Amino acid sequence: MLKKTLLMLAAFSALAPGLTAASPPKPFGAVPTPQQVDWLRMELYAFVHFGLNTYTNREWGYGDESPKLFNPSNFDADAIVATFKKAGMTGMIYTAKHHDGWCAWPTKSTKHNITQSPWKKGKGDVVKEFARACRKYGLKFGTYLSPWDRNCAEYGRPGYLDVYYKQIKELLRYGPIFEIWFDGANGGDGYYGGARENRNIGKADEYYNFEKVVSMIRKIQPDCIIWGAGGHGDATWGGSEQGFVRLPNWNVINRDKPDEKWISLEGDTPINHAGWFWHPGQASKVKTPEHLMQVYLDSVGRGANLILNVAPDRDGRLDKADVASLLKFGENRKRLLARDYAQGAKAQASEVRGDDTEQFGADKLTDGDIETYWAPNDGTTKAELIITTAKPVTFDVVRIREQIRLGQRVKDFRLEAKIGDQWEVIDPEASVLMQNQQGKAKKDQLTKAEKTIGHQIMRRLPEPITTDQVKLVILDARACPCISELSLLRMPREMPTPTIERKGDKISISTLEQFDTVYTTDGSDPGPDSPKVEGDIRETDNCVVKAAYIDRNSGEMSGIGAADLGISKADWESPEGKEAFDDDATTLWKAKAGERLTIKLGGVQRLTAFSYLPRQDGSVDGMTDRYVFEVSADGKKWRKVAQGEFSNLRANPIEQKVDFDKPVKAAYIRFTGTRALEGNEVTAAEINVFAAKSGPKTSKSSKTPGTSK
Ligand code: FUL
Repeated sequence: MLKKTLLMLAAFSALAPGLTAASPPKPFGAVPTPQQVDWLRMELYAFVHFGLNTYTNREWGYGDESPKLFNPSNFDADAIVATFKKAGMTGMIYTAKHHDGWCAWPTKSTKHNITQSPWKKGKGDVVKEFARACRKYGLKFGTYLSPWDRNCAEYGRPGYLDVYYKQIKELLRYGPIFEIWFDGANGGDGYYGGARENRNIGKADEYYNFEKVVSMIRKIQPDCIIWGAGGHGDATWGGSEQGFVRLPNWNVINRDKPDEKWISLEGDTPINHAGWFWHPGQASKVKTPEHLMQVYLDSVGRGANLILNVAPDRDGRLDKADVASLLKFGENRKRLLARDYAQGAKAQASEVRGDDTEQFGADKLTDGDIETYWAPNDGTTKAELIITTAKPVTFDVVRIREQIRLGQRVKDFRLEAKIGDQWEVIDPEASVLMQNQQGKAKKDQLTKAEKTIGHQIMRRLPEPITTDQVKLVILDARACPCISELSLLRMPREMPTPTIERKGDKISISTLEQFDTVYTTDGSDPGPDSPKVEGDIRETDNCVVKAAYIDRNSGEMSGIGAADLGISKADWESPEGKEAFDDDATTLWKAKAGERLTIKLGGVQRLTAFSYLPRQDGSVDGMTDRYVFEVSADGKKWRKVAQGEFSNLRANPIEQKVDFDKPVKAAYIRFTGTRALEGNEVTAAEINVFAAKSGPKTSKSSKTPGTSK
């Protein structure tokens, strides 16, 4: 018997090294929890901002809004969630309470809640309806609960914490919550039970005691991903409300201490340039499907998740224009991910861990299994991996994934393809990859930046490539790299959307050789019968321009580009400087806080709204968050028609449109920025005014739409 066993062992060892099982690499640095890994695989889910702000045309409520405002006539959680599902989203997060403090569920913590709203005679519960719809459609449900509460009298004092903790506990009773969001906007002025004052909370982390909050949540729902919470949570902000996340993306809380704690990034952005909440007329501001795809690549494609906000309107329905763009983007994404042209390809590596190809061979890169991985021996930080497909394939996106359960390791790599008999570097310039949050970075910073992979990196190539061999060169890693996938994907053909610009009394719509470009100026959707663009358009009246491309061969129509331009500023005059009305967002009007900008309009208009475009260059200096807007018939007697706050400019510096209570006649306007977010001066990139359609026209040069220059 013993002899037989010995013989068997001898035979077994003769098969070495191929059959000797090598031991897996030890985890390196911070590693994600299993919950964080599952969460990262959700990739794309919805944010839903819906509450009192939906009815007040504001982004941040002051806290004194009446709950009576909330009365959607046609709210349908099923319809909303079904749309998210169709778009390929895996979950949704609802703003159960925003900064204005109104709670969208029948909470016991404050009277300022949905039981005071006429909707469903005070018996409604938006949180419950969304949670139920998510269960029905197989989406995960999460919730946003603003720590800042501009309604609560106790905010800023210890008394508020009881209220807040109670709210958290109540929300965690609505079934499994996949993610809870603790916003970083905290403290400032507000209603605070009637005090109407400024309240500063000092260090948010200490005031809310997030450490305690996190342990409380973990006890009730251990699988819930906690966003924010002063770094005690599992996920954090990608760094911009434009949705893209920073690179390099080391998934750690403190980049100087890479071993300390794994934290994942989430890119967040609204689908509409109008803001997080629904705003009247926002259909002309929806982001195009191509824009959304770029945001996806710059968030999910950088190893983060993307939470894309789609806001219901006052009826409780999603905006048609938002849905059209969302579904088109969803379809494009589905097509992008549908086929991995590398799957099943042969693969070879410069080194395999312990020669154990069974466990750690290069073919793990192309086996379509995200858990298996190639690894070299400990201590190896440079390697080459070549995949060879059975036939040449065409691709323009390369996706690489590390086995992050063992930690994030790669810090520099390069991609090459065999073109003819040469290996050529195919990944775009480092500068594309290493953008900072504004999409700009200084050249010298770019070259020094590390190239990370992490959960995944998707690199879009400038042009599609056809080849049967691709090489991944790992140039540096913090420990032996563990790569689970190398995928070759093909971006579906995205039809571009026309862009619209105005300069003076000329409106230019982009055109392309192979397409007809059709447009309207009355806000209706263009179709094949609409006029074709033949040069610039002169339309000085208040207009909403919409345009689309039509493929001359197939008849396929692109998405609709739109711009709500307000009245032409060509005839405006001001002694204070033209920078605020030169149709050029890069030039800034600057003044001391409280100094006025007076503008003569060049005729009498019936105005319905004005807008303020804050500076767009990434700086917060001089952004104006308090304003007064006045009108006059003669430039002497003034009437104040609007006054208030521009909210959330720091994180999301978008055009702020303010509707007047009723139309006002004016030949002059006066804008005063009364407070700057930072710095001593207030600035404006552009001021626009919007006129009632039936109002008198002053245009001298208005011609038939479509007239060429
Ligand atoms: C920000 C908030 O202040 C915005 O209103 C919005 O809720 C966004 C998701 O987070 O910080």
